[in-house]
Amino acid sequence: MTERAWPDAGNRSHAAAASVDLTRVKPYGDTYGDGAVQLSFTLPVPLTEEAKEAARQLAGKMGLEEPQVVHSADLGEGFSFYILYGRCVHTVDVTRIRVPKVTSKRMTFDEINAFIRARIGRKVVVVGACTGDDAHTVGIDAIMNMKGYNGEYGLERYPEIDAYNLGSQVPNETLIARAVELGADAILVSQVVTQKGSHIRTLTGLIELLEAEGLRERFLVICGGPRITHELALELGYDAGFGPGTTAPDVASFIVQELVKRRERSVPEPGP
Ligand code: B12
Repeated sequence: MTERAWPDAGNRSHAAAASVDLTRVKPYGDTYGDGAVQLSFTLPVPLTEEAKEAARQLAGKMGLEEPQVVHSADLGEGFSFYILYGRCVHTVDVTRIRVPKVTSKRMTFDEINAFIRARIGRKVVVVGACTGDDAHTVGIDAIMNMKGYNGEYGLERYPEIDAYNLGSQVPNETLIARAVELGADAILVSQVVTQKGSHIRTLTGLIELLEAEGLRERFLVICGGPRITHELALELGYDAGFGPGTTAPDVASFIVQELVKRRERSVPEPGP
């Protein structure tokens, strides 16, 4: 049994967290091990007592013990919404979980610009877009636009980066053509809509086109969005993936460090 405090546990919770068995972690509400869970969903039926009971039974079938409907509302047009509490009986062994992560060291705005001047010696060119049918530009704007997001400037503000934000609903073909034309080092793709796997089709399409045109190795290809993980990005053939809460320095740090790594790999440092 592995018992230790969570790595990021603050002083306040340190004493309590020290008694958590990391090989058998489950949710909690009032006391460790109570398994308390809150769940919400919509049913395609009007709100009735029978519909509430149906919601309760569904939560039971999902494996929750003592399911209780604590809030319900009729949504109109034959739909109803439910919030339930219940107890989860399952546990996970956190010590055995491995998640692929971007391993570049996060640098600040000034450190990134200084790194480019010292280690790359020219401007880094980045081309980004929200692709396919997706019109959600707020995510890619947060990363690329001058004003940035959450207290961090976007890539357009970096003096050592030439950033081109092509906007929304950009076809993969257009994005690639612009990346070639501009001599891009990195292509950034945003995908927010995931209905019916549309993001997977659009993201896969870009990689397939790059491969078909013999261009895949020419660019760092990076995707991001609220339901994108680094693991998914790697599976789809991308160099990295970024999810919610990302800011420009996260991406810029990865790009510049990876460019230097790749150059060092292809041109061995002179021997003694
Ligand atoms: C604003 C919004 C819109 C606006 C978009 C305006 C615009 N110019 O972007 C409008 C009204 C146009 C819109 C339309 C639609 N929307 Co909308 N929309 C939203 C909403 C409310 C907020 C999205 C947002 O701006 N988030 C803020 C940004 C900052 O967060 P982010 O995108 O996650 O980006 C961060 C990270 O993910 C990451 N990131 C993102 N991209 C990239 C790229 C790279 C390279 C990197 C490194 C990082 C990165 O960094 C960002 C900063 O940290 C969400 C619900 C929600 N609360 O999230 C729904 C939502 C995304 N929309 C949704 C839907 C369904 C639609 C429509 C299909 C609705 C319809 N039936 O017409 C249309 C689709 C239009 C289209 N063709 O795309 C669904 C998507 C469901 C799904 N799973 O696919 C959501 C989740 C709402 C919902 N719960 O149903 N929408």
